[in-house]
Amino acid sequence: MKIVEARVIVTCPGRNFVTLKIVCSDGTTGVGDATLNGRELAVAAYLTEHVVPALIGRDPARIEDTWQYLYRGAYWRRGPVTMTAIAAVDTALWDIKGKVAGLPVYQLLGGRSRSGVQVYGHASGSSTSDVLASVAGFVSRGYRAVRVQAEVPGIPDIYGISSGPAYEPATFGVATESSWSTPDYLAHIPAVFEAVRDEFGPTLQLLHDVHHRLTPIEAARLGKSLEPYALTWMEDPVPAELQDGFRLIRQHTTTPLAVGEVFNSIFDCSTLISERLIDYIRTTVVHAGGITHLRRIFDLAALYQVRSGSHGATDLSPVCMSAALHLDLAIPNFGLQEYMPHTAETDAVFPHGYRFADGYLHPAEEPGLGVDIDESLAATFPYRPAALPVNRLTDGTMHDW
Ligand code: EZ4
Ligand code: CO
Repeated sequence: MKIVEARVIVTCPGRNFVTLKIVCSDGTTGVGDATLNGRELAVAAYLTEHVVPALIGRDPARIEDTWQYLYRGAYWRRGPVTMTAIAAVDTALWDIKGKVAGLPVYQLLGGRSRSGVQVYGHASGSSTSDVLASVAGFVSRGYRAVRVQAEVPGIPDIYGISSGPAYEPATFGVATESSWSTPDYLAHIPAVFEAVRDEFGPTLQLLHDVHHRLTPIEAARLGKSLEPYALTWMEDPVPAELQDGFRLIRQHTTTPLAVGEVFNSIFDCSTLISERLIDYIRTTVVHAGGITHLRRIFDLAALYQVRSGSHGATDLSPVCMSAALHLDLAIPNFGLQEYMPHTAETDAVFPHGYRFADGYLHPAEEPGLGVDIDESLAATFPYRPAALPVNRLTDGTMHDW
């Protein structure tokens, strides 16, 4: 069997997604997510111009060899664009291998290690009572783990807060501007978690995303002040490339740490893992080189009792979510999976068999990944330029967001 065609499909059913569909000589197809939020066409061009021509005629069964060919062969290793493109190919080849074997992909990865994949939802709100109502909504829908974000008095527009059930990271057109004040934030957040713990008791798992905005010593202070509320994790406390920063945070707090949604390879997190500077590694299929490379990261993490906590915002398509669920189900060191349900339009473009029940996601049982793209429906939603926000301190200084 040979690869005879690979199509790069860009569609915007409410937000942009890039998908690679590989077609084999016997008609078997496989899909991979290639969405890099706000930089979609860079990956589409990388695939179309540099990867697809090299795939034609290759044996789709050779997943590892194809991964090594694309990684080593590029010479310019790693980076989000390259690794997202490699991820799309890798994911599609696992989908094909599952279909050829007649097995769901998790069976090829060693089989089920658990009955389902525990997910967390995203509560947020402007006032503390809005936040409590938002958390209550997730609890009533069966979630056992909730990420809690809150508006901070004095900061007009913080990224990631929504009045509805979900927020959308990107906006159409040029980047919007969010704002930030670390002193106001640090003064406010512990009281929010105190209120949430008081209302929901000790067993609901609570998470918080700092979104790379603090320095190590500020993050250490936040972690310490949140200790009474026993968070499952504090996410992205400092800019993710600041691996040394985690050492300082670690010396000061027992609040568990999670990082990795912007990482692309095992080399971004090998120190964090092997020195036990983090508790959860949040790398994901689409941005960290596909199932093949993510498995490698999670296996390293398992040696050090670091658990997975893959990124799963709405800019990761149902194709990525399907792939993530197969891996989550199989690995020994699964922790939690982030989950933001997609819109009805997105679900229609990407028909999939995974389902949510009682706080868990369950992958489809059909051969492969159990997800596809409806290409004629996708074509009715043309690409629209969109951007992620930028962030400024209240005096106008550019800041991490
Ligand atoms: O900002 O997916 O934990 N989730 C997050 C997300 C990311 C977006 C970036 O595209 O931090 O909201
Ligand atoms: Co995050």
